[in-house]
Amino acid sequence: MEKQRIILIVLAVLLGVSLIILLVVFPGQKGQKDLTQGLLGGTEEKITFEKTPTEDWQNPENPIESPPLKESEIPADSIKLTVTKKGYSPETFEVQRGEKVVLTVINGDQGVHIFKFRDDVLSEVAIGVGSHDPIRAITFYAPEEPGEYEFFCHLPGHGETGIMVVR
Ligand SMILES: [Cu+2]
Repeated sequence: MEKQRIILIVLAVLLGVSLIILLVVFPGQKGQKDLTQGLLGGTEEKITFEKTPTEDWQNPENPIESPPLKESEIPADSIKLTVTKKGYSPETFEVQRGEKVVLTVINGDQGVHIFKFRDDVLSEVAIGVGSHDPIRAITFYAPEEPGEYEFFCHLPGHGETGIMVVR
């Protein structure tokens, strides 16, 4: 009797722990998978996406990458970064705390590259550019906390990094 009770309690605890692990880990994995899928698997879908930019990606409240942009569609007021396997150019840019930032990432070679921040505060701000969709933009609010925010490309064999300075 006593033994069965202990086993039941252990099972219940294990179940609870696995639920917590699923809830905590799964959303993160899903986000990352979506980004990679969009870059590697779902690229075709993005190429045929001929929609002109809408307000959706221009809303800093909910950062989302734009559809592929033509050179003539690059927002005039945006910060422009070119990325190749050698790095981001420029490697550093400055913004004011809390300001609305429009960032354009331009692919400078034939590979696929990613722009994302290391700090969780900016986890939603991510862009992927490939040879078929070399220009994309995103709109977001700069963090309220001044400092240096590192961004990078996490693809295997890529080591591009840079710094966004928040004043
Ligand atoms: Cu890269």
